[in-house]
Amino acid sequence: MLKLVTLVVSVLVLTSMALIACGGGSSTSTVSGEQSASSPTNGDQPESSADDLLLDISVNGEDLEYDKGEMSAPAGREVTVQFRNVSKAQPHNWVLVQDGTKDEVTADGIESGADNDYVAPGDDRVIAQTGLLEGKDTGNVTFTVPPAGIYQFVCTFPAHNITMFGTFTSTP
Ligand SMILES: [Cu+2]
Repeated sequence: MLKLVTLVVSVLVLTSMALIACGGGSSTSTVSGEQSASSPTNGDQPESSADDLLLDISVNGEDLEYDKGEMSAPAGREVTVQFRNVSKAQPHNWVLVQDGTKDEVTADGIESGADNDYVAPGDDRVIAQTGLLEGKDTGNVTFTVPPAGIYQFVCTFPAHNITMFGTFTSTP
């Protein structure tokens, strides 16, 4: 029994000696300071099955513009658009509309007011829309891509439609 204890002790001593030796020799530069916050996901990640097509879109900081001017997807395909409003304070939405109607849809949306997220209820020029997203919010909308052709997407928050829009192409 005593022998066993001695063995254990000597193993421990040897181990700590080895550790000390290691510690002294290697001067690993530990990055001090805060660890960059591992981006907390606000907003749900959409469930993506193999058939799902996920399109990402965001905004350019506090500028009133999307981070891309063009999007496309195959006609008839079910698609999820994930809109990340990464601005700090600007409310935005993403609304897919018939080509050439972004300004009229916005005008009618403004009349419908914030309660309707600046989209007139039942507007048949509107194909899909996220809700109005506050800064740092993410919204998803899943829809079937309309028949092949050109469409527009736009933010219908008052006055944003002037600079915040793009072309959505439905491919055959
Ligand atoms: Cu906007």
